[in-house]
Amino acid sequence: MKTALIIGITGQDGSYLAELLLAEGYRVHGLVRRASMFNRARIDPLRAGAPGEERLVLHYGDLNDRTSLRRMLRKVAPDEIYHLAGQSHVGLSFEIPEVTCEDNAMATLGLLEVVRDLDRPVRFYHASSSEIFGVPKAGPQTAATPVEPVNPYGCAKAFATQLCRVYRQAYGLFACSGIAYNHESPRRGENFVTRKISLSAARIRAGRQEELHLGNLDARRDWGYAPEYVQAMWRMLQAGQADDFVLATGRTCTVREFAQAAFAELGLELVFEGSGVAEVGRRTDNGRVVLRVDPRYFRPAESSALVGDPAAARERLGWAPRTVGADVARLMARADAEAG
Ligand code: NAP
Ligand code: F7E
Repeated sequence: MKTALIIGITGQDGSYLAELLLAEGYRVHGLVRRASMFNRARIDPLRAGAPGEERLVLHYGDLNDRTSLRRMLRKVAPDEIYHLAGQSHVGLSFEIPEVTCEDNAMATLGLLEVVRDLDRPVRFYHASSSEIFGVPKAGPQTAATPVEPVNPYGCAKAFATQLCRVYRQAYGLFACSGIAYNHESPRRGENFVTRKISLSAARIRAGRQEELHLGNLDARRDWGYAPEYVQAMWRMLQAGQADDFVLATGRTCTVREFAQAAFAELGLELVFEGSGVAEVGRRTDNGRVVLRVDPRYFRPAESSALVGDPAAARERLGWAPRTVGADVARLMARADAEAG
């Protein structure tokens, strides 16, 4: 039985990856942070098993507590490490740039150092991001596209991605970065635009919310479905050779189109007034919902033209995303409506 350690197991991707690895017969260990309230809702259903016989074991720790990380790695002796943890909100990285860089850049370096010192070979996955490309001059992007981030989050991910390459080349570590484009699901955090939209659609339909405030409606993203992306992460660590891969659908839609698809799925028509700035943002009597643009959600700099080329992942990992853009919007809206 193989052993995997997931750092970031309580997050969206960590929870789907834990499910996948358990289904593949792994023993799974996960690092969890101390919080003032339990925040393990995404993995609670996986924690069955008699004491001592669980296949999912949790350990307290933190990315920034290197001593406990080192101790845990020695104790767990994983075959594979999936490093998915960090400050994952791009907009907030402008508000908390130092924490973002500590968690996403320096802590990844610390982990690579701990892994380098282990006395047995370990395969290491790093969750990189399309945000390393910023506003690329050409598309679709590949792992060879020049790195030019436009926000603190992208800078931190670029640093960590390059370090994984260095540790692969210099020390022969089996270290891979998945350069993932946006991937969403009903488990997505509520302050990402897709989940904000799907939750709002469900609540507005149920009469529990009146207004929907969004920022840049013209922002375009390459949106896929998270359970499919964790498949690619796992395949990267089963490959014959370590490498970086773009994980993307190759197609984009705007925030406006994503929102229209989600609302339409629940029988609501989303109306944009004038230049996109609505006077009112509430459900009207005839079932139409007017959307209000709120400058508070604009970012000091916006990445754009991000569309990934999944060809290398298809050819070398046999991975192809199936659920794209508006499909994801419809699936998320339905899930939030059903959850009530
Ligand atoms: P997420 O839902 O925000 O999950 C982040 C995870 O990291 C959570 O388990 C969180 O723990 C943990 N974490 C944060 N800071 C930590 C620290 N200091 N010590 C230990 N754990 C810490 O993110 P996600 O969507 O699953 O994404 C997973 C990774 O992929 C992230 O690194 C993200 O930046 C990257 N990524 C995501 C996407 C995407 O579209 N989803 C695209 C590209 C890259 P708590 O639950 O305790 O907060
Ligand atoms: O924004 C616009 C916003 O915060 C998407 C993370 O997983 O993917 C994610 O980062 C777009 C942006 O995701 C609102 O300006 C409009 O253009 O959902 P988001 P993100 O910034 O693309 C990358 C690949 C990652 O690596 C990250 O970890 O939507 N937008 N109105 C809004 N965004 C938010 N959050 N809220 C709004 O109201």
